[in-house]
Amino acid sequence: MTNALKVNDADIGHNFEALLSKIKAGEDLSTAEMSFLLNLQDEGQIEALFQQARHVRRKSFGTEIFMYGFIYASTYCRNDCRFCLFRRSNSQTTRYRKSKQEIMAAATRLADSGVHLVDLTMGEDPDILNGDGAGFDRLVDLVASLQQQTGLPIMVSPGVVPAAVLQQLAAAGAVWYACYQETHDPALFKKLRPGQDYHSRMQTKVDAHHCGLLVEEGLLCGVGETPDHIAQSLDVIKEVGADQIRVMNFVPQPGTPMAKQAPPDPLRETLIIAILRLVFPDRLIPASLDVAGIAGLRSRLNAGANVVTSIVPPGEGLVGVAQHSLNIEEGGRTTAAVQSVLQTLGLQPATRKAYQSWLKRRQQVVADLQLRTEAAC
Ligand code: SAM
Ligand code: MD0
Ligand code: SF4
Repeated sequence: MTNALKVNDADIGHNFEALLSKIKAGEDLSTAEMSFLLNLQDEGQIEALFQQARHVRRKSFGTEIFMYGFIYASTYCRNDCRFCLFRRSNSQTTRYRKSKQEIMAAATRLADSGVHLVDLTMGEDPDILNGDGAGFDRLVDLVASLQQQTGLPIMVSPGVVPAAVLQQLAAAGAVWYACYQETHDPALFKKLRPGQDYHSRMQTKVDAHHCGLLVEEGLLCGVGETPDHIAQSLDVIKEVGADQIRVMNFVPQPGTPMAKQAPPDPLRETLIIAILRLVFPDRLIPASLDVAGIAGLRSRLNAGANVVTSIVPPGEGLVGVAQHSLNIEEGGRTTAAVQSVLQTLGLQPATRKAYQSWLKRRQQVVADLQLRTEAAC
């Protein structure tokens, strides 16, 4: 078995260019090919993969990068995801719920600093998802105010909410709905997100498209996934037609059942970013500051990412998810810090107009693909 794999690996390695062309042509990869890519060790081949990914990004987006401001509005959550700091049963985390005034102030600072979008994220806060509707009304009102005050597109990441609420969020001015499955293997999903329903979570993304929202899908890396799981995710993501696709390496969190689990090799996330770029040349692919902070930005951009996410203003008492404090209060997760990295890579922030036109074009694609159906909402 080991020998057979070795022969196979050597074959794949010798035909590396052919493998890259195969991915770009949208062909499905065999288990051996996916596994080979995810375990790449040859420096020359790693660089060739990243170079291709940058080439593809340049063809779709030139040298322009989008920047997303991030507001973690509430750290309360009704769920108990095994990997997450904010899981319900974790007593070792700081809980807060920011007021509308505080959120508006932080969003205004983000907008002034030049971000292209404000991402309003939170745990599945029982105060909002309480079923009587009042919490959802407050969320919808908040999105409308954020949109009006900043003039920016708003992304909402509130977790699993009913289709009718997605419709109200879209009407209030939300452009994006982010909801990450983490894995598209239902058994692994069940382990990672105990008590949550795989299909309901997938369905919210279909509903969001029906309502005219753009959809972000996401993978968590280093949580027991196999190469086949990654290949399976690529298939599902194609089917869903996700407009933005992220991968984040797992970061162990204190007080959680996975606190002692070793984090994956940093290379793994960047290899998957590059694969995503080749498979989805025209989609948005984030480089998150929430995994390795500003020091991890360069490698993610070099792998073909074209959006910098998790820009958090200092001095507002806000936290990230995977890295709740890294670089935040010292101003390392600001547009200024991001721009200085972009400069060294021959990249620059896009204009707001360029971001808006990308959104318009993509909304048209979603409409043409009939992912959006007025009747469903
Ligand atoms: N509560 C909402 C939800 O789960 O959809 C919105 C929060 S969203 C920002 C949380 C995402 O952060 C997760 O879907 C996961 O991909 C990522 N995340 C959470 N904990 C993480 C960790 N320990 N390491 C890496 N990524 C993590
Ligand atoms: C990020 N930590 O952008 C955030 C988060 C939520 N839409 C995004 C996972 O990296
Ligand atoms: Fe809650 Fe989201 Fe964390 Fe899961 S990932 S515990 S739903 S905040």
